[in-house]
Amino acid sequence: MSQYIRKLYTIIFVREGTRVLLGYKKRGFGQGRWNGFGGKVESGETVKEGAVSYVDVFVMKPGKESTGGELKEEAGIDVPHQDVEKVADLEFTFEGEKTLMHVHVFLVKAFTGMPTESEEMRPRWFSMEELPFSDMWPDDPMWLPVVLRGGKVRAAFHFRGHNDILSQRIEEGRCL
Ligand code: 6OG
Repeated sequence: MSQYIRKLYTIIFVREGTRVLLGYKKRGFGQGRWNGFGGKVESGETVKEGAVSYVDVFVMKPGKESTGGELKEEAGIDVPHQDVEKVADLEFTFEGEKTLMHVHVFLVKAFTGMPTESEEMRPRWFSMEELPFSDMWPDDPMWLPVVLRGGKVRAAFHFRGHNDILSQRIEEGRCL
């Protein structure tokens, strides 16, 4: 078990009232699935900084036009660090692979701005009651509703490929 190489990732879910902002992943890992916004934590940044900078890139200030290449120059929404709440720790392992993905999940409730499509993600608001689970990672229905309702989760999932969960351990009530 301890032979895994641990890699850090973030996912951030923006919740506004009863709706949630998801992004359709157009390329890369998890392509074709809806998910929160996130990615690898770059060396030299904290997990929380990684989550916030990711949102800065994808959610624009209102009134600014997004023109693809200028994406990074656009000011992102202001998501103060104190409004980014850590809600879950997820560990993913994949049969036959040495990497353990440790995904830190954050919830943001306060923000201003207009979600804007990027080369990687197509954002869309979903009602919390109608999340597109059939087009999301298969672990999501087991923990995402819990954190959207205000709970905390620690969980581990062992996958075969990207569709089958071979084993899982889910603990509600706390995260790391
Ligand atoms: P990039 O390759 O885009 O980072 N991620 C998962 N998210 C969910 N909900 N379930 C999984 O089940 C996941 N595995 C990875 C972490 C990949 C992004 O995908 C998330 C990152 O936010 C296996 O840099």
